[in-house]
Amino acid sequence: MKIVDIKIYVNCPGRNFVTVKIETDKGIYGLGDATLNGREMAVVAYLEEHIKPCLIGKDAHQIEDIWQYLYRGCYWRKGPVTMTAIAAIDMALWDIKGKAADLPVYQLLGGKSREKIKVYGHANGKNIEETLDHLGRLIDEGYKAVRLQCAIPGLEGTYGTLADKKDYYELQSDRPLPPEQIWDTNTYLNFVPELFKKAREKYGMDVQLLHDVHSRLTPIEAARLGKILEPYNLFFLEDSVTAENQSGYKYVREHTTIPLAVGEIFNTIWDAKELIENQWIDYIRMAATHAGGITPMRRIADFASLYHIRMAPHGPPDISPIGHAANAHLNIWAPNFAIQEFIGFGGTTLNNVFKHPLTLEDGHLLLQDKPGLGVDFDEKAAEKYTYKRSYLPVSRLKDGTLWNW
Ligand code: KDG
Ligand code: MG
Repeated sequence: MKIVDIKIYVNCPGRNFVTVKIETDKGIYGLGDATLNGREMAVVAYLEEHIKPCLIGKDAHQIEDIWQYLYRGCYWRKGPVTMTAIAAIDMALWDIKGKAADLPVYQLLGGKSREKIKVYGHANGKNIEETLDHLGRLIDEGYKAVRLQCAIPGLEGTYGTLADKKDYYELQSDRPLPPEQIWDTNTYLNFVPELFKKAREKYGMDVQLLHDVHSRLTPIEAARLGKILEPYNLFFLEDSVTAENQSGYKYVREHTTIPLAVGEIFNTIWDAKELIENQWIDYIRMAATHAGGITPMRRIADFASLYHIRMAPHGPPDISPIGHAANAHLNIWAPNFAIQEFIGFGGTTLNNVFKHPLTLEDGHLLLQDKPGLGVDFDEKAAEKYTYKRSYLPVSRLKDGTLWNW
């Protein structure tokens, strides 16, 4: 089955998404997600100029060889642009193989380990009260696990909501440049335990609570936070420190029993190798879209399983429904799946463009049985939602020093 064309679309049906469509001479096509929030057009150029010409005429069934060809073969390995581009090709090829076999992708991976995918939602607010009201609504909707983030008094606009009350993960296309926020670690560390204390007082110990530090602490600060939060029994503390230097997590680990999660910006298994083999973390948050697709995610899941580490894939609204579907097939299969981040998709605009196989029921995602990944993309409907340049925010300390966002 020969690849005859590769089409790359960039649209904004609520969010910017880069979508890859691989067409074959058998009439079967596959879809992949190549969305890299804030750097979308770099991936588009990589696919158009450097990948597409190499793949026309290749056998679409040769997923492994094509993956190796794009990873090893290009000499310049790794990095988010390269690995997001490879991810989209890989997903599209798995989609094709599933459609050719008339089987959902999870069947090709080895079948189901579970019937449904447990998710965690997000409760945000401009103060603790608002965040806890949001948590209450999510519990009423059936969520079993919720991540809590809250704007911090004295640092208004940071971390729960932007200054104009826009959610901090929303499209920022009305801002010509990255929005800037102020960060102060001491203010944060003095405030955040109160959020979890009040959450437990109000809702008890059953609901699973999570928190994302967004890599803003040093290892010893993260260790201190972990210790302070221990009584509130978090499901995990995410991205407590940056992980380019993986041994940073060793120091956090040595001081606290809080479960640790990291990985949403990792692109290959090498970014997580020491974290996993030293058991410095409990959950790995890599996702198919930014980690090179389904092929390497299978290896990462198996590798992690040897060290008691479970999968908790990144699932923000800036991953397209195709990426979410790829995660869902992996999640249904992986014996060591734990939880999926899921805050819902962008509403009716998005549903006009993508038809996807996921439904949320009682805090779990259900994956419909459809051949391949089970997603469809309406190119005509997508045309009217043109790409809007949008940047993620940046953080600075009060003296102007640039910090991790
Ligand atoms: O594009 C970046 C966002 O997806 C990221 O900041 C979201 O931290 C995030 C999360 O945990 O979903
Ligand atoms: Mg995160």
